[in-house]
Amino acid sequence: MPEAVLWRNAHIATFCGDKPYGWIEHGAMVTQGDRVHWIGGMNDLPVQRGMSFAAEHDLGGACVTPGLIDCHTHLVYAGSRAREFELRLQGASYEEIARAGGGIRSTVMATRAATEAELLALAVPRARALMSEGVTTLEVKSGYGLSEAHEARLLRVARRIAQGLPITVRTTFLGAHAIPPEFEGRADDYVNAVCEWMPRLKAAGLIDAVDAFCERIGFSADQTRRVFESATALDLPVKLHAEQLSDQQGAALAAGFKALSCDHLEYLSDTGVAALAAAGTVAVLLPGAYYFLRETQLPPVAALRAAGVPIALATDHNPGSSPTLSPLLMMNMACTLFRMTPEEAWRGFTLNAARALGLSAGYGVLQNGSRADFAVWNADHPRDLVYRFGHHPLRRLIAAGADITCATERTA
Ligand code: DI6
Ligand code: FE
Repeated sequence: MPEAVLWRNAHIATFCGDKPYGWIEHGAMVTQGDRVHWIGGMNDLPVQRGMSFAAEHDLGGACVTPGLIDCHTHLVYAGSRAREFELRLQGASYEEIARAGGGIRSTVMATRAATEAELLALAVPRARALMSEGVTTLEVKSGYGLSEAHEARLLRVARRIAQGLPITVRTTFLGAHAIPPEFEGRADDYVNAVCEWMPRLKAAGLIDAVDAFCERIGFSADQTRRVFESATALDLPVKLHAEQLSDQQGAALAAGFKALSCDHLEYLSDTGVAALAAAGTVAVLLPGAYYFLRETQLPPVAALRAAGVPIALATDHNPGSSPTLSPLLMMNMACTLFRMTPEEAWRGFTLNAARALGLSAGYGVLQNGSRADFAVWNADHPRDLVYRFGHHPLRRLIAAGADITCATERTA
């Protein structure tokens, strides 16, 4: 039995129960190993019932939340797209740049040219930057390799992030992200190849879920369906980059496969909303890409809310459409740009994000038996952290019951 550790004198957002934020004023927690053993009010501490602790931490009245879960990132890649940013500022669109061979493809070239060690050395500081804003779980998509060997390498790097840092990493195979140059004009052949690689990548333990980019500049609904059929045959859950730049009815297609999530969704229709609601699929909104691409079509937040679709948020960190590493800024943008509430933004980066990754019930909440993943903040209440932006309010970060604050130092 691991020893019990007491964390006392905190105000805790548990995201459990009916209260806003699942708030516990003047609370305390007992952790045991990687689990929360007990959580409640200071007055109900089990010490009163004779429990003793190997260590005791006074949190000084700080606000505590579950560790953040960034459920959509493209964290492993090489190269920069700053030049493309300049071109877009001069009037070129994201789609035009992609069609001219830039965009995702230019990152594929840079990523293929890097070694595995170089890719890891680039990815780790990015993960640390996310941790410095409270992230204890993150998802990493492949999709900048686009050959079996290069995709495998990228997914291996994603797995190695979690070997070097004390966080949870989930990997998503996004082979159907773009058509690589060697398959130019042969999109269907490329989809066949992606479907052939999938069982081997799965057997190597590299995939937790499968994603695709269903878009005019990506893959058609039919091609996406073939990717999903292969994933389903392997018992792998699916997710989709859907309705980001146009309505391809990707969300309805994904819902038919009981997708864990559909992501972006600016161009989601009412039928798409109804399909997500019926399937229990999470809507992952990505304010960073909306902002950075100067999109003006808002995702249908009110309709999603009315239909009871769980809404998650993520950074979508990638070099082309969302080069941010700030989940807190994403929460602020979700409120200012998408008119979400601060509490919705928090649920979006905690329990709904866990659901978007198909994680077990113990992630994204704080309750008896949940993961002991939590952040201690220089703030009185979680809403303060959404209201401010450009701050660095993290005081301590705990993952699997261990203090990992020192691993959050930004090294780049
Ligand atoms: N949509 C996105 O926003 C990212 N991928 C995708 O399918 C962008 C990827 C990139 O531009 O490199
Ligand atoms: Fe993305």
